Amino acid sequence: MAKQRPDGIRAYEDPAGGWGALKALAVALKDQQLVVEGIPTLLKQNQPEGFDCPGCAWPDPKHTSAFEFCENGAKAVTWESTPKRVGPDFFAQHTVTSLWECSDYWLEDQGRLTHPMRYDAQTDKYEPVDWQVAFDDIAAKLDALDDPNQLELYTSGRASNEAAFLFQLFGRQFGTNNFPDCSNMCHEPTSVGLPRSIGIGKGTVTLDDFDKAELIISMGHNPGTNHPRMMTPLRNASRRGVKIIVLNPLKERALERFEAPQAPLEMATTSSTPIASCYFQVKVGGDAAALKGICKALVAADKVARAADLAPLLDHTFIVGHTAGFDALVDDLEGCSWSAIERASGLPRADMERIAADYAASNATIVCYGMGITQHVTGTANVQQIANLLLLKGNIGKPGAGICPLRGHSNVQGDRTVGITERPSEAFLDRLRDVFGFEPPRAFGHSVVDSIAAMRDGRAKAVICLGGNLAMAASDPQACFKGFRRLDLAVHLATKLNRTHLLTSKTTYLFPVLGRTDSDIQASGRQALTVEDSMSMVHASRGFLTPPSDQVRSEVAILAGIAKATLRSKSRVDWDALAGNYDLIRDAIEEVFPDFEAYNDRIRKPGGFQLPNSAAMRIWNTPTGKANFAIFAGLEEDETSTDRDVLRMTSLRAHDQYNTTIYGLNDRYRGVFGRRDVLFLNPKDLARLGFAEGDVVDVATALDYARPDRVVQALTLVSYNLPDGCCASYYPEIQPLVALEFRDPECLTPSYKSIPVKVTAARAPLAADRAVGRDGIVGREPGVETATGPSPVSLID
Ligand SMILES: Nc1nc2c(c(=O)[nH]1)N[C@H]1C(S)=C(S)[C@@H](COP(=O)(O)OP(=O)(O)OC[C@H]3O[C@@H](n4cnc5c(=O)[nH]c(N)nc54)[C@H](O)[C@@H]3O)O[C@H]1N2
Ligand SMILES: Nc1nc2c(c(=O)[nH]1)N[C@H]1C(S)=C(S)[C@@H](COP(=O)(O)OP(=O)(O)OC[C@H]3O[C@@H](n4cnc5c(=O)[nH]c(N)nc54)[C@H](O)[C@@H]3O)O[C@H]1N2
Ligand SMILES: [Mo]
Repeated sequence: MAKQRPDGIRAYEDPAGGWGALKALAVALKDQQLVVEGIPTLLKQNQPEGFDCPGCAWPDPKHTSAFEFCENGAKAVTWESTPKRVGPDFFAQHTVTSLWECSDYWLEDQGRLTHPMRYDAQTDKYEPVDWQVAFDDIAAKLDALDDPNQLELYTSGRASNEAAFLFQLFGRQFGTNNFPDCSNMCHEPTSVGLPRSIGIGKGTVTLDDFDKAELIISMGHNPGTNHPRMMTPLRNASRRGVKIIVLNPLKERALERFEAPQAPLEMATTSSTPIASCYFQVKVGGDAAALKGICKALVAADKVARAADLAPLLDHTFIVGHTAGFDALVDDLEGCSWSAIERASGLPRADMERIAADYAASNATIVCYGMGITQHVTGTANVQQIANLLLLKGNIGKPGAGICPLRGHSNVQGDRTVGITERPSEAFLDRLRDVFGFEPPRAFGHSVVDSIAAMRDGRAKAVICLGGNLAMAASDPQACFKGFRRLDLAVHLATKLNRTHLLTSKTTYLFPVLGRTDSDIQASGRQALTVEDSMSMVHASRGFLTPPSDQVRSEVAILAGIAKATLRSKSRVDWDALAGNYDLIRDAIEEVFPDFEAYNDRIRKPGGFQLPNSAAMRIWNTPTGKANFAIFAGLEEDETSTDRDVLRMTSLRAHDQYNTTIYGLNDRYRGVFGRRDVLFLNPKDLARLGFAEGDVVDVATALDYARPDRVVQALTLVSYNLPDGCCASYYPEIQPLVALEFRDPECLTPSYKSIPVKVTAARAPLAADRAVGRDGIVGREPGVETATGPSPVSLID
């Protein structure tokens, strides 16, 4: 008889996509009460005259004539355009203390925020406040700070170029470079590592390159869930006979087989397309080693070929003409033992030689990567090792080839481009000074981790959050929760209620903003916003839905209101004029950043325009004037790597979530239904550690500086195909395990994807009605006993 599996756990055998995706769309529409109205909304997504999908930063095909179906985008859009409302009535009924007991899923599911609110400690409730009264009070509180650097200005990557530009202009005129940004937790290793390697912190490919590539290597990203529209070029490439090599500790379903919901024949016949030609289950955190192994094999094979007077495997003309550091790289690769590489990567030498052979045979290779590469102690090094591999065969700045970081939030790249950075360049600050006539601060500011530390330690006194859910998205909720509660002032601009808003400070404002789908009318008429996708295409986005209430304002209008009240005569910027006509903001952006030449004209053309990309033109803006090979010395050996009781945990996004937004409790392709409180472990490790599937365990960090409260309790073990010594669980539930200090020292990105942990039997068995965290984090203070949450939502299957 087959062994009973834990509740809600069953294998998923079908291809990704297909009817399951369409069914999920129907459920998303129904859940958000959008059965009829939702369809026209979806049809305007990523169309020349429509709005930019807030789902991800994957670019739109040039000829967006047909509706590009995407389950992820559909969920993001229906979630935003829901008719459910969270207004003064809602807040009158609920104290903040009672809301804290509700799950994160429930909080967001209540609907769109409709009125500006201020927290009242007497009643423990959010109460309505007049916009101008709020702005004046915020101005007074900011005025009272001893030092502008006591203010932290957080940006989540949905903010438009226009909002982000105003935000940084306000912050710098106020006197700080404290711009923590979701990018600090996401692609910062790309922003820091790639400029050193190739002189620009962005990808170098366009969608056209996917039609010309001969080989695609996919590392550490899960497009079936996170960038479903990317499945179209991957499927097309596979059908053309292009090899797709995947390196990922988990066998992600969409990277194995995909059924295109937009291909009528595939849907009618339920046939599907294989995606990966070879799938290598690299160890969690083993990518730098694997890349070193591939490069080592490649360099060795090139030597053999040349000695035998055969065609070289490397592009030596490119290496001589365009790169620096090749000889040192070869020395390092030759000096590195295969046994060390095999141990650290978890792959046998033969696998890496096979990848090297396929790579050598391809004239045009694209490497795509995501969070599985960046969120590591070695994130920056990982990205640079990818650049090394590409440079060895001149695969940057050549048709069909290049580096392709999969950005997350739909405008996270654009926010950076227009100045959201805690480490601004001198040249950019000089331009700001010249254009706006003030002296911007020159000292670098805080990234996310530094800002949380400053809040926790009382050095930061005020925070303005332009979107996001910082306290849940960042590592170390122990520090985040304390930090937010110590502040004098917290201001949140948000579409929906989340846990960060419940961490009230001395004064807390919660402001409702227009989303991407909403129509934005200002003094000069209907406005368009602009965003930049993963491939540096900038285009306009116009919402068209009636806003949730007449009290909801655009992010631009709110930021302009705060800036005007706070800076008064200290600023010569006409904030009202900018907020009244976003063309004027774009003119200002163009003045500061010449790459945006003719900004307003070019975004009026369907599809927008592409920002220049120096590396794609083989111009290397590095100190050497060349592309640089980077040496990675450490193969991730630390005191925890040799302890067999220590597992390396990676944190996953389920299929039914958008970052901290939990849409539902299923992770369809991984076979998890109606719950999130699981820890995936392979059957061998389960047995070795004395556990069986279904056992309930506590997980603790295995790091020296770990404290007793760095524990996540009551996860159910699920047997899963993973490399030895690795385990996986869901983000954000595992956040208490990640100390602020556990990060890449180069770019400061938290190491969310390689957490050393120990697993022990759960301290106390939990009663069935206390199924902790089944529906996400339930009013939980890390390390403190969990309160009972609402019962899990019913299965959606
Ligand atoms: N539906 C949906 N879409 C999203 C998001 C969402 O939450 N939901 N989030 C958006 C955002 S902000 C981002 S940044 C992107 C994130 O998109 P992705 O970059 O795809 O991020 P993740 O899902 O966190 O994990 C990526 C993959 O890394 C693998 N992985 C884990 N550890 C390792 C490792 O050590 N090495 C390797 N090679 N692989 C590893 C995991 O198995 C997983 O397949 O998606 C964006 N789009
Ligand atoms: N363990 C672990 N931690 C991680 C990650 C991981 O893989 N593992 N991933 C990291 C990554 S890649 C990222 S990007 C961060 C995400 O960090 P954040 O960007 O801070 O988090 P989100 O969950 O995307 O934010 C959701 C909230 O944004 C608000 N919102 C939505 N749309 C809008 C809008 O248009 N305007 C405004 N003003 N507000 C809006 C809503 O109120 C919603 O509750 O998390 C990081 N944390
Ligand atoms: Mo992200």
